[in-house]
Amino acid sequence: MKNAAVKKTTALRNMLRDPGLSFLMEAHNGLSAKIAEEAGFGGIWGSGLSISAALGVRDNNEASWTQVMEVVEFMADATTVPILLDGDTGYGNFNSARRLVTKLEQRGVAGVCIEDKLFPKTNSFIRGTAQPLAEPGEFAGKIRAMKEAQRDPDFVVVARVEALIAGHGMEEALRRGEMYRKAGADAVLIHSSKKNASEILEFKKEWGDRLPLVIVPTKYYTTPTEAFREAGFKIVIWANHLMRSALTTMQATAKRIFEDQHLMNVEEKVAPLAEVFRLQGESELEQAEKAYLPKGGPVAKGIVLAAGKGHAELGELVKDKPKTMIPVDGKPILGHIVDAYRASNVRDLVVVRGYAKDSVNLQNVTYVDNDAWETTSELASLAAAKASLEGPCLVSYGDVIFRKYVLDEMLETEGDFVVAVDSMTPGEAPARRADWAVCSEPHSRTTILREVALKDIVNDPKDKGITGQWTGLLKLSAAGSKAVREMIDGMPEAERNKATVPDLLRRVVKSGLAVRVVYSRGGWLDVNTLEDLVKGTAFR
Ligand code: SPV
Ligand code: MG
Repeated sequence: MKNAAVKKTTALRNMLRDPGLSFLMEAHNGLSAKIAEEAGFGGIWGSGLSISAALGVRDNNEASWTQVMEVVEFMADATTVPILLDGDTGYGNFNSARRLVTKLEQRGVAGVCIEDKLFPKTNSFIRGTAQPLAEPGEFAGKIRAMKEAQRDPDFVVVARVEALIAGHGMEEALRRGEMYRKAGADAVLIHSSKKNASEILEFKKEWGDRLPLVIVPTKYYTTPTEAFREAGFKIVIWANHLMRSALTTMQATAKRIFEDQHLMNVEEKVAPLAEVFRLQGESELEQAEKAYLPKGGPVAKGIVLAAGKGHAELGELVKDKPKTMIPVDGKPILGHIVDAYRASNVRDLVVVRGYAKDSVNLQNVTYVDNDAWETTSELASLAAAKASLEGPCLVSYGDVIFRKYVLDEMLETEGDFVVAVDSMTPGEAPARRADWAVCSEPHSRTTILREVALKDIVNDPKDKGITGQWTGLLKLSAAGSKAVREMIDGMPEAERNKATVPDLLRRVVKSGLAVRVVYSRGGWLDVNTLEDLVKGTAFR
């Protein structure tokens, strides 16, 4: 039955065709359907009672048919075995019922059972004898319309006879069953609310083998299943027992936790989370992620050096907060930096604070402090974040805003040390202090084809060989991070306290390690002056 090559409709039809007795287990959502299948059931009963109860409404068509459809679609998606939906009365006349068939076929439901009562129906076990039945001719027309609407010849329509429930007697039950058979039903569900199986056994005897018979022994549960098998019934439906067992357990658990105000008495009685994840198919997603997500190494961390106060020119703006917290366009500079990193999927962010550190308070970043910010420099701040200098890292300053594409390009470039260099040279740039980069070749249309190396970082714009300006962005591979950690550790403290990141880069170059250059033109802003702040607004 579980053979994936067999269509669900065919699997359900096989239950009606095959010799012997088959079983359908009730389910009312994706999880319970999966549990029923895992237990071994070859098919599922989409119970109207259980689905409505799980939705917190009565079994009186209070849930609309499209709401039921949504539930049954989750059930069908979660399972490989066929589902026979309890379609109540078909939710209206023949027209509603045939549309129901079409929609169920589209959603992978293998069959539907409709009962000969009136819309809106009531559960058969609530005032059963008081319930009006459908006029059997009208109901037979409904069955015919449903059979003619189905596209898949194996889709199953079960006609449910309620005459015994409603107290109309055996003869009427048999008459109705025969009319529905003639209308094209694939099986008859003969329902009974008696505490013993006498009614359904008598019906079977009179009925013979005209059509397969389906029964629901909710009330006559003490009858041995062997008796149903011997009598020649085709399908037994265990109609509501997963919903009822869940209900009992949920009531007990809720009561326990409410009274205890802790979880210790229930933890071992409830399913472990691992079981929940297993049923949800978590491991398949893990495999799929391996198969479909881009490979590549681990995403880099971002380390933002933001301990300094900022230039004197900023005056009042940095009276009680560092430059990194000055708003540009209504958001602190650091906020723009964090957003740019996150946009490039760099989510693990470490910010080194110093001056007015309590004012540096953005959420969801890790803070480390360089409390000696006044007497130390950049490398001391980087040393404060040493524990995070592991694996691939991006290092930048708390006053430099980047566009996402600059970060993305850095992340895509391989190398133990990679720096972002703006190709603007001193001749083109307004006079200002900058970290001028001397690279192995200037930026051109073809540099992208070659690996350009950093040779030096200088501060005198008149120095020879300047090909651009270091933007303040450095990427380290895992090996690069390790080398930087070792350099920090190996430096005499006095030297480390004075050193800047350019000092570190010069040291790296001198030691013969390659520092790779990624050229850009714009796409970043170093906020040093009030004028830069105004530009920052434009930059956004
Ligand atoms: C259901 O499970 O919703 C049924 C069976 O229709 S019964 O509750 O026995 O009527
Ligand atoms: Mg029902």
